Amino acid sequence: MGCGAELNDPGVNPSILPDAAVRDAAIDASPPVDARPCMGGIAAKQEPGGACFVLFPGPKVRAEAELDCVALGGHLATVKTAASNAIVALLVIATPTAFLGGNDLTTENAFVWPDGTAVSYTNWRAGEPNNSNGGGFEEDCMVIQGLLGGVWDDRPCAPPPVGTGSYAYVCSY
Ligand SMILES: [Ca+2]
Ligand SMILES: [Ca+2]
Repeated sequence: MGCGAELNDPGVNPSILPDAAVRDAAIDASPPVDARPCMGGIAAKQEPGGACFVLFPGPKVRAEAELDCVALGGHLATVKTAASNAIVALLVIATPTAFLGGNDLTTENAFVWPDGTAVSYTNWRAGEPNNSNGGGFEEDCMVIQGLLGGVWDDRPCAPPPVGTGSYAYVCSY
């Protein structure tokens, strides 16, 4: 099977792929990582000289969202500075809740980014992270709340409870 046939596989979600012309150009040119334009999702923003942040509306559970980010060559978003968070906050300004990459799946209350580095800069909403505050379920995945100015909350990575754990998501690469 040729490359084109794979890209046209109906099993591939077209929403995570750039348009065909850009895709073909990218394959032909194989630009270095730093030269890639920000693309994908429904909106994207780039830090000056830095990472691309790409918003997908989902909603998807964390594990499936991460797969889409990996398909872009990245991960769920890493946000290590206030300047980066301000850019992501603008990206999600109309999105109530979107997954970032931070999580404490391995060790409760020890949040790490997808590359395993500890979360140092934080922008938690007051009282968060609370791991559901005794609600009988774990909250191990970081979200950013666009309608609240880009503060963070810890939420379930997937249901249950019903109605949680499936959100929009931001990738970075
Ligand atoms: Ca937790
Ligand atoms: Ca929480």
